[in-house]
Amino acid sequence: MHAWPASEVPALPGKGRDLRIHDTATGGRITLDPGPVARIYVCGITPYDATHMGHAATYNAFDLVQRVWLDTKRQVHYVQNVTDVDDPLLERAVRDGQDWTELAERETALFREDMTALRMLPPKHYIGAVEAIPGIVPLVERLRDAGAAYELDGDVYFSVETDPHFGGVSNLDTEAMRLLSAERGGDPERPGKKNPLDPMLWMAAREGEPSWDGASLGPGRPGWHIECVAIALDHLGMGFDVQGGGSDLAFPHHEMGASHAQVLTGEYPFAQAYVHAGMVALDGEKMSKSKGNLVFVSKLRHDGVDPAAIRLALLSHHYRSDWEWTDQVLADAVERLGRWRAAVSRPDGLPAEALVEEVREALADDLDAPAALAAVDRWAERQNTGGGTDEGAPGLVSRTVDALLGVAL
Ligand code: 5CA
Ligand code: ZN
Repeated sequence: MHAWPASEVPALPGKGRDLRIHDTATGGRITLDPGPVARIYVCGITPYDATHMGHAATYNAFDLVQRVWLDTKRQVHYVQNVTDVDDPLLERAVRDGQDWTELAERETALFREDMTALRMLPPKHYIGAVEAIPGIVPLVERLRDAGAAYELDGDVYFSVETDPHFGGVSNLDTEAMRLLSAERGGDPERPGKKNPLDPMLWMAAREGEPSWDGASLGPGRPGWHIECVAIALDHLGMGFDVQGGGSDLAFPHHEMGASHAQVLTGEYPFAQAYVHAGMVALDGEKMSKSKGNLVFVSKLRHDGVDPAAIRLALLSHHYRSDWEWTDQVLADAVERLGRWRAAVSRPDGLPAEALVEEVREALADDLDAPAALAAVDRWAERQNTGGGTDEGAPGLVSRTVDALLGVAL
C-alpha cells in the first residue's frame, strides 16, 4: 500500500555521529554499524483507534533513529507493516457493526494524515498483512516441512524449541513468558500444543471470518509474528540494523519473529538491535485500545493544536521511559515552540555551530531528545535575551531542529 509524503530533511554542515542505542537483547547500549544503507523495520499499527499518543511516541523514537542516520550521510531503508487483518481488528469491526476492510482503510488513512502532520519520515515499503499473504504461505510451508511447525486441528503452530536462540530477545523466564503470551494474543492454555508458548503461524478458516488461499495449508489467515517476518525478510533480509516497536512488543512479538526468521534461514541474528520505546499512560494507566483511555493526534489537530507542538511534547520525554500524557505536557510544548520561533525569527543571532554538535551528540547517545531540547532551550534563552551578530545563526538552528528533531519552526 502507499505510505505518506516525505517532508524534506535539510542537510547540515559537517557530519553526524554514529548511533549508540539500547538493545533489549543484550540489555546494554551498543554502537550500531550500519552500511551505507541502514536498514530498519518498525512494527506498524493494527488499524483501529489510531493514532493515539502512545503510537505517536513510539513512531517518534524510530523517526529519530532515521534522522541520526541521515545526518551521517547514510541512506535509510525503512519498512513498516499494517496489521490489516487480525483478531482485535475483526473483533472491533463486529462490535461496531462495520466492515473490517472499511475500518482498516479508514484508520490507516487517518494514521497517514497524522504521520504527515507530525513530519514522521515515511517507510520506503508500507505493507499490509493482507497483501503479504502470498509471501507468508510458503514460509509457513517451509517451517512445517523442516519439522519446525506442526498442525493442531487444522491450525499450524511454530515450535519454539527448534530455535536454540529462543528467549534471547526478551530474556524472560518461562513463567513471565507464559503470562505475557496469554495477555498478548497467544494461547498457552490450548490443549495439544507441544510447548504452551508455541505461537500460531496459520489459522485455519473460521466460520464468518475472512480467509485466503493457503495452498497446502488450506484456507485461513496468517498469525501475527510471521506477518512481520515475511515482510522484513522480503524487503530487508536477515541481519538488518534495527527492529523497533513499543516495549509491549518485546515479548512475544519480537521474540517469536526472531525465532521464526532464524529457523527459516539458519542465520543469526534476525536484527542487530531490538529497540523498544516506553509506554505512554493516561490517568495512571497505559494508553491502550482495550482500556479506551486514549488521546488522539487527530483530535488535537482538529482542536487547532500545532502538530509541531505535539511533536515537541513527544520529544520532551526520553523514548525509553514510561511517561504520562497530561495537558501540562502539551502546554509546556506549546510554550517552548513559541520561544523557539521567537528566537529564530530574529534577523541575526548567537553562533550556532556548537549547538548543532550538542544536538547531534545528544541524539547519538541513545536518542536523548530531552537533552537536545535543553540545548536548544539554552540557545533560545540567550538569543531572546541578548542575541548576537551571526546572520546565519537563526537559519542554522531552524534547519537543525527540522533535520534532527522533525520540528518545523
Ligand atoms: N500491529 C502490531 C505490530 S505488528 C501492533 O502492535 N499494533 S498497535 O497498533 O497495537 O501498536 C502500534 C505500535 O504502537 C506498537 O509498536 C506498540 O508497541 C506501540 N504502542 C501501543 N500502545 C502504546 C503506548 N501506550 N505507548 C507507547 N507505544 C505504544
Ligand atoms: Zn510487528
